[in-house]
Amino acid sequence: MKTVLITGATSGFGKAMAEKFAANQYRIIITGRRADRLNELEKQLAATYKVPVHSLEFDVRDREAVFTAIKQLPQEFVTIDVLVNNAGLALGRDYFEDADTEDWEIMLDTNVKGVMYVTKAVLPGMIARKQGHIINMGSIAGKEVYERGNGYCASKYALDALSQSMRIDLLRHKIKVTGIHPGAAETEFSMVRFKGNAEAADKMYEGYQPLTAADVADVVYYTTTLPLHVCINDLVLTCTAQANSFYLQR
Ligand code: NDP
Ligand code: 8X3
Repeated sequence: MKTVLITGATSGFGKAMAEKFAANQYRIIITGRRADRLNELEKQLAATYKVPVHSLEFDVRDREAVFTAIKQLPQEFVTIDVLVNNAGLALGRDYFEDADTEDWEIMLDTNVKGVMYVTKAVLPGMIARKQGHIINMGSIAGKEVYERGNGYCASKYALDALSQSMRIDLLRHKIKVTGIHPGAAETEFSMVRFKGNAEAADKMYEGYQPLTAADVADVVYYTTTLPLHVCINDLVLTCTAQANSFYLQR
């Protein structure tokens, strides 16, 4: 039985991926900050899919907490085959001059440094076994910038650079690195971005059919099903109504 560690599994893509991997008989490690949701998902996955599930509560921005949590994994869960760096967020949708500098800090710390910390903590086992797959959840916002996307786009461009860089550096350890770049998908993403403003969040998905978390989970899972010698390096997926970051047919 293989083991997957998915960060940000308390909602959206992370939760859907946990379900997808569990349905395919993976041993599951789920992480996030909201302990109640982790506990609930842990119970649900174990009961539905009869797979071992372990949850770790930490903030990916907290370097100490990340390393401590990974170090304290029970023996049954220490051999991680697939790491999905999914935890992330956007905060605000403002012109550069109006954007909140604290929002920038949080996005860059979470979307970039959080991925570095979690990966660094998980890597030693993969290197020792000369096998592993790291999947980084980028965004179409890391491929094409859009108006009022400044800090978020910068964080996802940085993550794209990090994915490319990891792929080169980890090549000699036979570790696969896949960058996944979804377009608009209806999750809690926009509620977080618009800080609880449901009207603004709902508007993002009006007049077209966005991706669902399950759509993204299916594609991520597929990238892990390929033979050892085959790697999807980089993958952009959007709903059919979306051509790129800013061209959306409503
Ligand atoms: P959700 O808001 O539904 O989920 C985000 C997840 O990230 C939650 O589980 C949250 O858990 C976790 N998270 C956020 N900050 C932290 C933190 N500091 N430490 C630990 N966990 C954290 O959004 P999505 O599922 O849509 O987003 C998942 C990823 O996909 C993100 O990286 C996002 O940028 C990216 N993405 C989203 C798109 C979309 O349109 N929805 C499109 C392209 C990419 P908790 O709050 O419990 O900590
Ligand atoms: C989320 C997709 O287009 O809102 O990464 O930036 S978008």
